[in-house]
Amino acid sequence: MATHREVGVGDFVLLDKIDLDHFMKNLEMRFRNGYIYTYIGEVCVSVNPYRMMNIYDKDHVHQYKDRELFENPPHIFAIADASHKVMRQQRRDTCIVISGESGSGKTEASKIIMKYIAEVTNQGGRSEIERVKNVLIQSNDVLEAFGNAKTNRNDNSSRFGKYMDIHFDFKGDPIGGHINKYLLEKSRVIYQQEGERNFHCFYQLLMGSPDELLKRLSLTRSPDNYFFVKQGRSANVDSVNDRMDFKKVENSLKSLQFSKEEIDSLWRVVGAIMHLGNVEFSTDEDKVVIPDSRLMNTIANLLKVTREELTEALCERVIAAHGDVMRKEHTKTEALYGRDALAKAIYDRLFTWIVDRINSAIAVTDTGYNKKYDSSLIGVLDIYGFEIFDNNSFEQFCINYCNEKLQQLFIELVLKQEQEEYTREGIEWQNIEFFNNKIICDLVEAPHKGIIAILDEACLNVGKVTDEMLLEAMDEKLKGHKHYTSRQLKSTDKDLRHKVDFKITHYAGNVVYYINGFMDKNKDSLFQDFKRLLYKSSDANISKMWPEGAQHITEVTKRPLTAGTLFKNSMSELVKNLQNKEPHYVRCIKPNEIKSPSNFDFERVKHQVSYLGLVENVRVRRAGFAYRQRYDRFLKRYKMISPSTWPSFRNGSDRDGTKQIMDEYRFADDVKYGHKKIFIRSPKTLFALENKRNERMFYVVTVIQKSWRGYK
Ligand code: AOV
Ligand code: MG
Repeated sequence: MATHREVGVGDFVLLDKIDLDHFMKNLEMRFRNGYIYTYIGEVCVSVNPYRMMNIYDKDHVHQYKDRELFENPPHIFAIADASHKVMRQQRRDTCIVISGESGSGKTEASKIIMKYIAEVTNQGGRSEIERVKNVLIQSNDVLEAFGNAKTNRNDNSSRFGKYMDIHFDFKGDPIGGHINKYLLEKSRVIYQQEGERNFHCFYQLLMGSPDELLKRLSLTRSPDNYFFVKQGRSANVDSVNDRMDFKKVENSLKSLQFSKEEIDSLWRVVGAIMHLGNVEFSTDEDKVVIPDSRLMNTIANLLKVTREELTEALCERVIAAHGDVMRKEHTKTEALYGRDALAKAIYDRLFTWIVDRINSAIAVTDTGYNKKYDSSLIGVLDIYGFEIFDNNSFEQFCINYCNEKLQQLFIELVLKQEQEEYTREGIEWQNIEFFNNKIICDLVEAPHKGIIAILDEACLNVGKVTDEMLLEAMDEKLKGHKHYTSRQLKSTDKDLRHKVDFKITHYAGNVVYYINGFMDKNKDSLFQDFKRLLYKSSDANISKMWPEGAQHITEVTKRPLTAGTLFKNSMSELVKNLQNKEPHYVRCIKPNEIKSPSNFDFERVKHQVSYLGLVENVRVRRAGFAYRQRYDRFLKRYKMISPSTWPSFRNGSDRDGTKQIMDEYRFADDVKYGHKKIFIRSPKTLFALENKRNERMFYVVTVIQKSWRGYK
């Protein structure tokens, strides 16, 4: 048996002294002794164990089911259970927000939560519920295959943000769900840094597909033969089994009701992208040509378009000016740019289509038991974590901005509003200082003067503004901002001294972003020719992915929103959505950079604890109150437990009535009385009140039943 010292405290609120030092000692002691979860009140801090833990089996599920947080050792199951309980008992929508940097264990945490929910629901064994549960769980395999990849920080890194709503019926059983995805890092389709891979699905197809399928796709097994999947020079990953994963994905696709034809289309698109990466251009009398016509045949067959039209779309574009339609040949640079843009776009559309298909398989139907209008939901958020690479671009900029937004939400809900409420209610309170990262969110998103706005403005001037000019504009407008630094290359050669990057001091650290490619990625444009080409594909599934290809060349289209603005808008919607739900938090921490189960890199962990604001969280929590309620509501719920308030309290205000109950039960020391609300410090007091209420209800029901029997 572990002694008290080895276990440390299961809730940081119970530390003798609350400072970073004591926090770290407790966290390290618990990690070294195999305790990866610790609470801060209802927030669960989780340290990635980098090893299999025997704490997720059925016995553990049983141990945590329908229990209160403080009844068991800290566990993520307890957070899932609390969220499910609030949703079921109060019919309130809840959400579980999982945050932490890349590789800290968010995706694993979200899967553990889903499995727990699947285990504890559908005790009645209804077959439709069972189907929904399977679909919810199996959707993970497919989404990870197409949306995750090996990066230098995590072998299974999420390259898209995922928010999943699970709808429950009045019994608390899952009846369906919906997935929202956020910006997929599609540049990975055409380029991988050293040590990284393209999305898993490419390698799964090459390593795991049957010979017959590979032959049909004209592929060979070796990733080295395909430019788009070999650049990182690390196709084999120890912790990943592509062959087995291919089978898993195939099974999951079937469970998710993808038809044979749809699965066929899907792998053909993946195959076509690999071939597309090998397309080379040369010039013949100043005209761009593709020497390898066999390769063009292969790609055209896979996408079910004609070879001629595919070749044309890659080598030239059709433009409409003043009602005239003309062809304009590409330069070699334009052709290469077009090829890459096409590969990225096809993959992105494929991913969107997969998510849509999964959503239709898990959609809540409005028939029978599955009535949306009386369901409540739990939302689970698993995003891409904060990341710093050697070379950071527009994608890291978006990912890190997304993490800023979530940190801001945490600050708003856990640190700021909590303290503001105490002040508003006149509760005596020592204000706790914390770093508010709103200033960094504003730096990115503020209208007119934020980075996204400056970027958009630059993108409006088609062809005139270069990335360097954009950087000049940013430097000009953001000069003097505390979290923005303009960087000058330190070359002695005057010509080489132009600027190429800028630095943002994020809440979680400094990141240098290379400006090269920012404008293209923000504009995210694709030659119309490709859209029309793919719309015309005789493969109905592919054609469906390109509805705007139906437009005639002369039709004027509105300028689409830029990638940056779309992302900003989606983040703002996400935050609004989360704010409307009762939140539960899992704060993930990465113990080291070497994926080791035994290494606790003290400084790295300390850095994370600091920027996540965890010590401040403990301070607010310790001084704070677990429960608060308006006096009228409190009295309505508990008046039955005291003869002086039952059936109604006549000797004063609701506040007096509330005080009467608390004094009677000797809870006065655990309570503060605000202007409109009662604040109760310990959850135990609340449970004692609830128990009393249950006893009383039981008594009342028994008396009524007896009197009914007597009546009959
Ligand atoms: P992330 O989601 O936070 O990173 P993951 O959930 O993918 O991180 O975790 C990274 C790796 O750590 C996993 O592949 C596992 O090997 C290991 N791991 C994490 N949690 C556990 C656990 N509870 N038990 C055992 N192993 C675990 V990113 O998606 O990169 O931000 O964009
Ligand atoms: Mg992840």
